[in-house]
Amino acid sequence: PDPGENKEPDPGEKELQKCQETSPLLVGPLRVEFSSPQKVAIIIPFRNREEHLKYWLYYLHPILQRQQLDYGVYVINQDGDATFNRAKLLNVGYTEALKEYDYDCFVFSDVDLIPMDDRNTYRCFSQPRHLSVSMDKFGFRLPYNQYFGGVSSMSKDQFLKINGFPNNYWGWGGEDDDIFNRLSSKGMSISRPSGDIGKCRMIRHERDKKNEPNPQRFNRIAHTRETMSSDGISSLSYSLVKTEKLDLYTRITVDVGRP
Ligand code: UDH
Repeated sequence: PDPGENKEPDPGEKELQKCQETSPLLVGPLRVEFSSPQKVAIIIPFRNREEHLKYWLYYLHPILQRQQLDYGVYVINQDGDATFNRAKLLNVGYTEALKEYDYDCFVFSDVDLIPMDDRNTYRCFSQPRHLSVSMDKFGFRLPYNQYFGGVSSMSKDQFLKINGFPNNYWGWGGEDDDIFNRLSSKGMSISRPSGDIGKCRMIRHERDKKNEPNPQRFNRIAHTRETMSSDGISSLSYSLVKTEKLDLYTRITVDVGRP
């Protein structure tokens, strides 16, 4: 028989070694900073995706901490069961986050997108940034050059320059292209990480109820330049239902109205 088999464990073998005088875990000089270069609000448009939010929080908090950001997470929960309005929820997130802290950078993220490389920093750049550049669902490629959906970031200045986001895209699609049109009409370009660092996974899901493709989207994105000065953060109206400051995020429930 194998001499190692069924042998009683030798208690001596399990004995802990004495610690070395100097811990091998030490790394040496530490960078001690009391201010962060950017104050980042992360805004998530939301309704009825609790399962996805759990994954998002589980994966993102450790990454954001390693990125040494001074950040807060705002989940903007659309109240009621009228048609979903992603861009308007993002406008609400911008407004509500600024009531709480002097943020200078805003990251707008869908709840179902998880970065696969922690060098994809959730901060702002000298141009508006598109962060979810190689998503698994698009074969780790940009679906088209002007694509600005999924995860993006903008400084307060960049956001205000385009009058924020449109409020009248109800249902799925088009609002991200409208935002791209706003940026390019104000002479801005899109900054992006490399395809490698920008890899991310989408949590698979079926289409939500009350977020059907919006048939008006093509007509709307053809007229962004004419409508953007009157439709945006300057014309935003909503009613706050509830603000909950939870340990891992602030949950803001809001009535954004209906089409
Ligand atoms: N969102 C919600 N609740 C909803 C609708 C949208 O929280 O009811 C948020 C969420 O953050 C989501 C984002 O809005 O990540 C974008 O919506 P989406 O995930 O529906 O858009 P996407 O383009 O998917 O990712 C479209 C539906 C694909 C169906 C494929 C069926 N095989």
